[in-house]
Amino acid sequence: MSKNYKRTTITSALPYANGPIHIGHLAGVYVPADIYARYLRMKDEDVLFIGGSDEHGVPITIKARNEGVSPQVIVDRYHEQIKKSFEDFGISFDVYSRTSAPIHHETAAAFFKKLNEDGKFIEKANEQYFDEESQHFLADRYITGTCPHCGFEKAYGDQCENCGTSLSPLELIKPKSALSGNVPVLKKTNHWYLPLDQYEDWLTEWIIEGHKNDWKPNVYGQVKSWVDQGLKPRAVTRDLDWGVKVPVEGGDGKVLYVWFDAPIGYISAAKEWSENTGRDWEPYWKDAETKLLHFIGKDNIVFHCIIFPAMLKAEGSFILPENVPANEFLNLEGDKISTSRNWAVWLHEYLEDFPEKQDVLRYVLTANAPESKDNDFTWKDFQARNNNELLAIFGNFVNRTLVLTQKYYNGTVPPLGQLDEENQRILDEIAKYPEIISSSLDRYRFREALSELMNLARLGNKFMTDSEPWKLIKTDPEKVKTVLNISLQIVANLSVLCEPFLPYTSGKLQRLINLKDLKWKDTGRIDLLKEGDQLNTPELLFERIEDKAVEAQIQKLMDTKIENEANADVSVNPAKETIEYDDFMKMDIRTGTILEAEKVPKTKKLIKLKVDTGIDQRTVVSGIAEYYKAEDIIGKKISVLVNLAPRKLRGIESQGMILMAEDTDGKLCFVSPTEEVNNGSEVK
Ligand code: B3M
Ligand code: ZN
Repeated sequence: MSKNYKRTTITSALPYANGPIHIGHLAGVYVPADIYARYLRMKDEDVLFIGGSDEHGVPITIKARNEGVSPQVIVDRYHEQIKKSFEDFGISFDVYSRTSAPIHHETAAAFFKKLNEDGKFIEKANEQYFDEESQHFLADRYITGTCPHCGFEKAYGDQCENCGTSLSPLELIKPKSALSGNVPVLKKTNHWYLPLDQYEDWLTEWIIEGHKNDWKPNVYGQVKSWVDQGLKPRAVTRDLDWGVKVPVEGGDGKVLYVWFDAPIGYISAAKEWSENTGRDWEPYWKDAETKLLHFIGKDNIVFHCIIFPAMLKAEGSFILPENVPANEFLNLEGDKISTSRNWAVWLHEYLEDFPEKQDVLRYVLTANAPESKDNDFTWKDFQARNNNELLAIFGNFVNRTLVLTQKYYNGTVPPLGQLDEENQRILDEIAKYPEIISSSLDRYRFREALSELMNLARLGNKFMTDSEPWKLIKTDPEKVKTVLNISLQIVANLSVLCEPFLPYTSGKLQRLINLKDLKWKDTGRIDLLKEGDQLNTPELLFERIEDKAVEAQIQKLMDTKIENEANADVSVNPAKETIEYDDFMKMDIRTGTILEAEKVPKTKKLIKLKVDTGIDQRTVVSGIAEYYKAEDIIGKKISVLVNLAPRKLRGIESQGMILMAEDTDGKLCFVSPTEEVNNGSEVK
């Protein structure tokens, strides 16, 4: 099954250009993709590593509208910022493109046209919500309403962010236009659909049967459950004006759905790379001997494993992904990372607070990568991994080796000399590491690969500690030469093997030991540094991270939390005085049904109700008219305090009280049984 490929095309999800990027992006997608790309380059393999900004989609146009600028202004701003963050963190894209580029519009339009000409779409008209005030059809996030699954009131037309269900606008309860706040009307409109149902058998054969054993269980499982549930035709056009214009007859006023054009962006980026370098892009997308990999987060699985492959298959001339090593999510200090709640570590801010510590973050995010389950980033863990691992093991070993070489031999490499049994064992161990690390990387197990790299540093550190050259120098100076030569060979191997993970450290270390251009095939050897080679003055690779630096970060997050709480519209009244059980038991609360309801004339708030309490039918006057219309509440199940002393309201005797929940804004809602119970059931 493992085939020999001639080249590899690596794509990494195109981030939306509507905000800066954070550690979750880096951990989930870009660091693993970059490690893999660098690793293949170290093996002299032919790699094309693709990135770019996703500049279409409704969140961008909504942001533009809120700021009163054009969408282009928004994407220009964030495209530059995101691109710079990637550069700063050493993400080694061969090309970083963007979907507002003309080459992308041409490529995506041509792709659509071909599918249309080849009869791969279904065209059909259906009814969609339309905002009469702003004269817009309301796609995706332009419409909000109550989620039919969980009752969340701010669900979007494409998804409920509370329960995660993907929705269509027509499913929303109480739909509302995000443009005007008005209730939209239904209007007929024509769209193009990709009939995914026609690809079910092919997907089953290709993924469900074909990639059962080599795709990650989290990816495979998600795909299988989508296919098992049955696929439906999916609209690939929208009534919007920001995006790639639908390039065929009847397409006026319509654009391609953002998830149709964005993955084509990977292909457009390859074309851009071709224009920049003069190299041919086509083999990277069309030759069966190319391995195509998509690095993404778990929320993008369906698009990369079902929809985009179906598009590629329909087009006919492209290769399909060989693997989609998607990651789960990274949380921050126990809470979901969220842009709107500012619950994130933004890359540009990290670099302000920890300048030149890109590799530390790369290290921590890889060591703790959410490869098979969601994981948590904490600042304490960040500090511990820097101080106890990078610094105490890797840094300490390298530093002791370089400093002693400087001290004893003026920085020239001493001879290997006579080897004893233990020396030979260490050399044999060194020889195994490239293969061990490769074997993890080849299976996209980046955490495991990194921990093996650290094991090599550990091996060196222990060898140094056990050999005690600082003591030996007095009794057996010849032996010290051997110890330091071996240690230097480990340092040299580390400098090459760490490159995919810690590129800045690798560069610095190689400058210190005067090595360059070494490749993966050179590692495992014990003659990377030759006797007499001159090294440079040692410098520290890593610094200690002090408590106060991480405490400042934790404080920053605490401030965010406090700010969020202050801004949240949920506030509650403090608890009342404690009462005894008997006090509570004096109240007789029953479930009941409202039989009749009428507004009390000339009052603002009062409704006169006839309630079946199970015990009797009685009159209750309730101050709920601002929230409920009398005719809407007939038949409603409620709870009623039946032994409250009767009192007269506007001349009507009220015999009890309906229980209502009231928030601090004064909004009322019935306290009703959530399941069917008989009237008269006691509430206690
Ligand atoms: N922009 C969604 C995301 O960032 C989307 C990825 C596109 S990949 C072609 O989650
Ligand atoms: Zn929901």
